[in-house]
Amino acid sequence: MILIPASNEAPRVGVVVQAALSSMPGVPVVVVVNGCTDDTASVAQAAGAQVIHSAPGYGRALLAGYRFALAQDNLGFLVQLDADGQHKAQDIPRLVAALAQADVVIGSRFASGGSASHWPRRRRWTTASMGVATSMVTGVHLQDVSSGFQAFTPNVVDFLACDFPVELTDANVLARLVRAGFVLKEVGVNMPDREGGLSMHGGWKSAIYTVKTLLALMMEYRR
Ligand SMILES: Nc1nc2c(ncn2[C@@H]2O[C@H](COP(=O)(O)OP(=O)(O)OP(=O)(O)O)[C@@H](O)[C@H]2O)c(=O)[nH]1
Ligand SMILES: [Mg+2]
Repeated sequence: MILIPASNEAPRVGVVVQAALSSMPGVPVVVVVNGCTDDTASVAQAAGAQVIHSAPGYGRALLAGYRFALAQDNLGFLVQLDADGQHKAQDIPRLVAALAQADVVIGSRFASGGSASHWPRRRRWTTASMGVATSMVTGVHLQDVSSGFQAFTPNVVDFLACDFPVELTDANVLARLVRAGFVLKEVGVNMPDREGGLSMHGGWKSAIYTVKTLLALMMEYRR
């Protein structure tokens, strides 16, 4: 299953859904919405996605998607990507193929072959530093720990559906997965900036989120 959380992405989500459907013919694409004030849901549905509704927030949207995925017959894998055009559907098959060697595959701007265009320098350094902190805490070399482009085996989806911190969804989740014994791997992807609309990480919210994530990351190894 391909999972796309979307909040006010009507101008972008249709193309993303169509590209996801063509990247993996026969694999269902599910868009999770909540509280949109535009036509995201109807655009996604018209493009061929199944649309489900969740409680508010990005983390709760993902959690609803994981639970929905587990209720599907024969779930082979789950890939999640943004609805804003940042994650390229043509990379989905490479992430899925890499699940042969790992339980979690991260579409990574820092791994070999990866890149990011128009990535603000401040966010680049924040993400790189968070990668260093995550590697130190987990003992596993990880770089792009804030990428929302990820692929999971069904066992990981099962784990996340039961144990997912909906308020902080980045490096701390990866640390939790490492601690649970899952194998994580990064695959280089190109990730441009979002194609329009508003980021959930704008302005000061981003700095506060980073500090909270750092604390949550350290707490993962104290639990
Ligand atoms: N359903 C749902 N989706 C959300 C919510 N917040 C964000 N999203 C979606 O989740 C994805 C990730 O959010 P973004 O704002 O792109 O976060 P980001 O990629 O870290 O930030 P940018 O690099 O600025 O795009 C996008 O597809 C959003 O539309 C929410 O509250 N509910
Ligand atoms: Mg985005």
